Amino acid sequence: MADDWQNAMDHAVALARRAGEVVREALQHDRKVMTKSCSVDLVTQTDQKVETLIIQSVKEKFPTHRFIGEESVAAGEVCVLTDSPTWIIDPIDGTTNFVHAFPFVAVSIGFSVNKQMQFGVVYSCLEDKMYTARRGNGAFCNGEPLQVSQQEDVKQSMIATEFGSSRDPEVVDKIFSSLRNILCIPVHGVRGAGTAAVNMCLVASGCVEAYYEMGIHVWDVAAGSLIVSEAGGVLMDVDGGELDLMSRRIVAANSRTVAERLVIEIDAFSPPRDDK
Ligand code: LIP
Repeated sequence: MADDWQNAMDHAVALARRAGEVVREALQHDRKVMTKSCSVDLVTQTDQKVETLIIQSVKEKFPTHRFIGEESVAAGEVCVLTDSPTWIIDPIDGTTNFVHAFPFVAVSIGFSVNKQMQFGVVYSCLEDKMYTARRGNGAFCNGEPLQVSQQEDVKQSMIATEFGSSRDPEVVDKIFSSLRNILCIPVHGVRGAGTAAVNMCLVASGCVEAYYEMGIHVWDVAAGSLIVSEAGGVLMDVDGGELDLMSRRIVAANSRTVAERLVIEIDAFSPPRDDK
């Protein structure tokens, strides 16, 4: 069975590269922007085209596998993670970046069996960085091994987060209160690439010590979660409990020390779950 997953991973890498070409080509043209849950939750024809390309190709090669895809769920497919081999796909993570040609846009493909991630592929397609991880085999960027930062003092740390796509004033207040608390620890700085997947790869690369966000979806973080843990990092919920990929909340850090220090400062809220 192990070889099957390696075949699937090789296919995911090839598909992510092909999807990246589609994204780069689309950036040369006008992008027709549509909205989903609210006026700042954006989608383009390229998101839909890339997701279709990936799902069709996987269906041909692995006809029994299941899918959770951002645009399929937006179109009404159920979002339930079962024990079956499941591809968890974000065709463009960083759609708002893509719309504005802000240069961090990723194709994210995670693969889970028995609700456990087996491999993760994040292709940051404008940087041409292919991040990969296979359970038990480490994490890599363009073939080079990744290792999280060894810095355990949060006051010497750089933290990544995002503002998300909710403009509900109560949610925005909690996002700002968390941000204020963390800035005032104080930390060296707070950054955000505009894509959860890339933020997680920055944790895995040691460029930031941690990333946290509330309001993300399973397809934003599935692949990145394995890349972080295979690079030596830790994952947890924003209340310090075990990570639940469907809960829409995450802390990904270089160490338990940094993660648990951030958890104290996060003003947590619970967005509606992905599987509800
Ligand atoms: C985005 C995430 C980002 C978050 C946005 C959005 P999309 O994913 O990667 O971290 O802040 O609200 O969910 O929609 O570009 O795939």
